[in-house]
Amino acid sequence: MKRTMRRGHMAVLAALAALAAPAGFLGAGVKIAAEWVPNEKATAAFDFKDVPRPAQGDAATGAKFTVLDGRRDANGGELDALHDGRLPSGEDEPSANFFFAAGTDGGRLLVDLGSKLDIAQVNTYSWHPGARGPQVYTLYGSAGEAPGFNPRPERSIDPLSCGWKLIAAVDTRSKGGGGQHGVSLAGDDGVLGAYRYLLFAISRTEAADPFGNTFYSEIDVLDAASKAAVPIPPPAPRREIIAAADGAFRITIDTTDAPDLSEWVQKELAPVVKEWYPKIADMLSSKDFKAPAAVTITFSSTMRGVAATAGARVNCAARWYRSNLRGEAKGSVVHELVHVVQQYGRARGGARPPGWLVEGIADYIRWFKYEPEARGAEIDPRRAAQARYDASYRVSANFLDWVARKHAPDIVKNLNAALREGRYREDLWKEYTGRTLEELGAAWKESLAKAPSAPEGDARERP
Ligand SMILES: [Ca+2]
Repeated sequence: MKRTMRRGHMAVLAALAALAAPAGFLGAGVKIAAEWVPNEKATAAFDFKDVPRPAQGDAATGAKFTVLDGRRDANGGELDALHDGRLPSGEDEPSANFFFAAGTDGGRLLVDLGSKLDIAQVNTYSWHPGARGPQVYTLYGSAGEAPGFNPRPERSIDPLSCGWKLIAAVDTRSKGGGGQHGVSLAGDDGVLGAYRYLLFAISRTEAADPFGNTFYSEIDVLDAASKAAVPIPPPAPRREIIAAADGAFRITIDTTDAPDLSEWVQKELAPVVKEWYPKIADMLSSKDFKAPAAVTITFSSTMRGVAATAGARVNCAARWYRSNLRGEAKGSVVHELVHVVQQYGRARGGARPPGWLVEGIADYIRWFKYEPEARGAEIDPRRAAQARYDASYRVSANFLDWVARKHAPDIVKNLNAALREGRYREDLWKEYTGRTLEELGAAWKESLAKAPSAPEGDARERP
């Protein structure tokens, strides 16, 4: 709900921002590169075109960061998150970012570099799926040497009145909304200025709800003399490669984007995939068909929903898996592997496979072959009256199981072959079972009403 509101708001913001200045106001001799990577393309490597990748070992690493005005949000990271040389691995990782408190309008941050440095660049990085992605701040610098210098100007004090110089006013809302934002402020002759202190006067990006404060991931200060700064290495690739059926199948499970799931993948998911991919290929074999020999399963930190399959590529939403590791996680991958093997829609000119049957077959193998003990596709007799054989997923799986038990043990294998070869038609049910699909559906409903009550749960339409 909150998400939808924020997303709707972003459309308005983007429209407004498109009318505004490109990405901010600059002090003399300052140039700016501001970039936005939309969330679906953002990765934990923080790759931009012109903005350098975030650095470690820069002058900000050992600097002292202080909140001068405003309050840190306790749901987020400490100030350290801004100069720890570490990046969030996903789009919505509060603890890997610093942000001001919900319901407040930003605040002021002081960075004390310890001594006056010739600063070449100040670079700022943020990442959030919604309105907290863009950056809105004004940056001031001071060597701390001017008479009347105030090292701690609160919000009510204009820094220009007490020994500070304006470096730039940054606003990346015109670039984009949810995703990664990178800003690089550099001197146009290689030196931004000689400063000991930097003052970030940070504003929220929107006030339509309390969640308008930017998720800042890292602030870098590159000084002209130092060569110590190096880009933060991108996360090491994490891939589990499984050779199944004596090497006939090679399944790669990629958790680079969700390293916290690597151990579960290795210990729990990999053995299931190794055993079940060849089994599914066998259950759904057909003449002249070979199941894809190379399959990739990728866990994505930014994906929404549960999982989706295209060709031989399965994408899994890390967030959903994290909260279902003890429940439905492995079974849902089995369901997706059925889609990899199905490969319908390849035959030219054939009828479009009915969606309920495509999903019903995937859930049939999952709930009646892979984990029958979970009884996840049982239907409560009290709900028999509402059950429809073409309700898809678990309900259709239940129907297929009943047809297989009562009338035609090979029904799923035969339907699968027909679907794959583009020759599925409703008459096939009569050919395989002696009854029409409607007759089977009616008899199945009758049997559901008579079945003993399921001990827990009922058939739900979920993958
Ligand atoms: Ca950081």
